[in-house]
Amino acid sequence: MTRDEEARAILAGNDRGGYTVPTDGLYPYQWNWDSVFAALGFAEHDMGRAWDEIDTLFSGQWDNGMVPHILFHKVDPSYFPGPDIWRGVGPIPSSGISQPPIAGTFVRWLLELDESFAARAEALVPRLIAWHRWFMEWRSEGGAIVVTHPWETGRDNCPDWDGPFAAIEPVGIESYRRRDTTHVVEEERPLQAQYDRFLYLVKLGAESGWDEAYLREANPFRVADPTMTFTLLRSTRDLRVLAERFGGDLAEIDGWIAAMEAGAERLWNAEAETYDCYDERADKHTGVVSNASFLSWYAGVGDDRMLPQLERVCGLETYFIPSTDPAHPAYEPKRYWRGPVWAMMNLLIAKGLAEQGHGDWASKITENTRAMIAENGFAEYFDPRDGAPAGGRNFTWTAAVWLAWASPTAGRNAWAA
Ligand code: 9WN
Repeated sequence: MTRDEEARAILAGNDRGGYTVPTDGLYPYQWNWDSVFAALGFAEHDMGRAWDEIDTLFSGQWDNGMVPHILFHKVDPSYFPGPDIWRGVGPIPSSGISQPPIAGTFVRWLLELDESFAARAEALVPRLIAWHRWFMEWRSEGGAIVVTHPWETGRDNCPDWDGPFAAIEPVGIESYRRRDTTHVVEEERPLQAQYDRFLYLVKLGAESGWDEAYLREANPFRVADPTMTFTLLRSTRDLRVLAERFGGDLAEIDGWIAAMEAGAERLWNAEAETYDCYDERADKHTGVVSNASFLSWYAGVGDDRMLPQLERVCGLETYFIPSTDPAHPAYEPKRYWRGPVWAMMNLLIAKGLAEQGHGDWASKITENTRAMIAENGFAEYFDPRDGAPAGGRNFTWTAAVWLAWASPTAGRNAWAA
């Protein structure tokens, strides 16, 4: 089988009918941003199926506009914590937090690929606006977008959380059995101390009935994050284009864009010369250069102030972009978000660089990702030193970004030009 055939087979194998699981066993449900990447992969050969993926995701939207990070369509004991622990309050069983809001951008891209699906895009616009409004209402701190749980950023155990987590005592959590380490070796997964805190924060939210007003005051974890801020800002710019065409309050949307452009400045750590997280409870930057830091071009902010960091970080290991700066003391090249390369982050970063006049860098990242996947297959993430596959295998978003971008035959290689 060629890599292209393999990638299509992975999408088909992970398809559960209207939605795709990230990988069988380890992640048996629908995840928010995984699904949006999946849609881009499907769009290469089945546009209707691509739109179905997004529609199914939005079928789980809560009354307050929030689109959950996991939808538990069918209960599966191979994943923990499940719906009984999360106790989401939406139309279908779900988690109680969101995930990086890339959907607005991808809806626009899907539409650009095939105009005949305009009605599907139109139907999603009010839902996207409601989701973005939820972020702006509950999660904006001076325009920087905060999370109430690390899982919300999709960068579960990155070193940015080490400081905020040290300040949390995970008291009162019931004993539990992790399932992730039955699928993947422990060295590639978060530590137990981090898992205890993950569960502590889930319990806090669930017991409040996911009351955002309460959590704004009571949650000890409130961190402004570049993934959330940059993806929401970018998605809002794309949503504006969709709203111009299909309807929506443009003044409201412009207000969000202006707020987040100011918020992005709050994430600029002048001392470390990087975008990073801002711990709102401790009132300080986290001081970590991560792959999320390089989403600034994708968000259309910062001019080229991240360029020196990009050049430095990409020069440190064979494969880039590592999720944590290899020069940081907390760097661990095999442990999840503390070092490994994530192909779908590379797609977003390369897209931003290409758009902002850095086709050379976009091409470098594209070619590097292409080689990494061509040689090592469709892993969840990869060791930056040698590209060794890590985490789950037969992974949906790695297959999807291969088809849509990294494969030599990909339709959108123009991004790198
Ligand atoms: C918790 C599904 C998800 C991704 C995240 C990734 C990981 C979950 C977990 O898997 O998180 O949401 O249990 O480890 O960190 O980015 O969406 O692929």
